[in-house]
Amino acid sequence: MEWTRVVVITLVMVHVTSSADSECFCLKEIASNLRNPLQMAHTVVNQEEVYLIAEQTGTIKSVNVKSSIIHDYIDLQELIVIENRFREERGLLGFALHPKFVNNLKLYTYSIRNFKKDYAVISEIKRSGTVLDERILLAIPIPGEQRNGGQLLFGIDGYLYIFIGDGAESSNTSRAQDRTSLLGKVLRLDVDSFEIVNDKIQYYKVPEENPFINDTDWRPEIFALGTRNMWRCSVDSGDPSTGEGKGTIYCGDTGDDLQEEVDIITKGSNYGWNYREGNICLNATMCSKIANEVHPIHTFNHSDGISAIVGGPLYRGTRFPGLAGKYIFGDFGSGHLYMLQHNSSENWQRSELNLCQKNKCGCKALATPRQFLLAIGEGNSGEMFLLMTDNIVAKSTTAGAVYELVPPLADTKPVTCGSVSSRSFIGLLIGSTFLFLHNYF
Ligand SMILES: [Ca+2]
Repeated sequence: MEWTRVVVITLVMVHVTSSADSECFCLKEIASNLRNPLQMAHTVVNQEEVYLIAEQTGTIKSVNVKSSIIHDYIDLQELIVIENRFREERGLLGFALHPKFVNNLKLYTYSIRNFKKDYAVISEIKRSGTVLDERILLAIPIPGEQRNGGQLLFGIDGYLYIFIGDGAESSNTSRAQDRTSLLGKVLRLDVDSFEIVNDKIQYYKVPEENPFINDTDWRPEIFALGTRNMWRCSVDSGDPSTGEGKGTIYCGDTGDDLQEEVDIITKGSNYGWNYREGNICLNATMCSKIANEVHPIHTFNHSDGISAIVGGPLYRGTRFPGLAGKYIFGDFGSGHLYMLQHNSSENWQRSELNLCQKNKCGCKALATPRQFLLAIGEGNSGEMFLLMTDNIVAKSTTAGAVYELVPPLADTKPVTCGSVSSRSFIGLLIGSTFLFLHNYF
């Protein structure tokens, strides 16, 4: 069973370029006492600028940006299924705001619920006062308890993209290649329309541009296939001056035993799983027969010391000029951050980002990160946040926190700040050996 596998890996030094050395970051804590924070959004609710932060246990918290006051905005705890145990991959797994959320307050959640058996449920939710109005768009039966996906996002085409895990307990099932199954797929829906299907209302419409809509062998919702368990995807907002890259969807797809990967998601593409893992063929008969196969832009081996990928944004903020246009991702087990630079030879070169030494950080940005990285958030202006926890058994603790990435001070003279935490940064334990769970997501 995959979830029982605990891997001991000796972390090895990965190649770090000089440009990354100069791009260290400091951390400002913006929320704590959270239960596995795993997705966030930066928006406006009732004229107040807020961060919305989803906890795996079923709550979407609202954090007022100015006052830091936190309250529950959406509470699905009574509806979802999650148990208090290690390796629990059910619960509330993600959300996305409607492109017109500020006006219509509609958001979309991805959660695991039990109706005699477990389903991945995609629903539209709107809060009116204390009342939640919910419409279920899709309920997809999941065969296992792991690899449940959980990413939702809106593309620049206005459609909702859903990233469904293959739901499998082992690598031996090929649901991701099954055109009649929604598991192991990227789906695309038009949630601003509805249609009647078999005399029942369906609260979405399949976009006419979906790649397989005219082929009755396929589920029409499928936009791309051959994905294992994409954990965190993002949409590039584009180069601020030229617009280059705008709309490109990047994902981290968690691997099995061998490789993690970063993919660019395009219409009708097949990302290979479970015939191929990263760039490694697992099925000699099938690898040469994968139609419309798209290979990862980057892979890394578990021997590099990375346990499970956490995809992040294509950085378009201004605080870290050296990261402009770079793809950012992280490692669940160690909390390390990396960037990929797209160079002229069409390769993406990886380098590591490091936490600054404390004397380079301002007094409000001296936070020490938690151990496990659950997600990388993105603010409205493209700046980044880390969603982390010290304990992944979400229901038993409130060990989660969210940090804003802040650049170092220009002047690195020692700063006197009064009492602050001095915990060491576990993410810098390069060269040491420690235990972590493989493939939590
Ligand atoms: Ca793949």
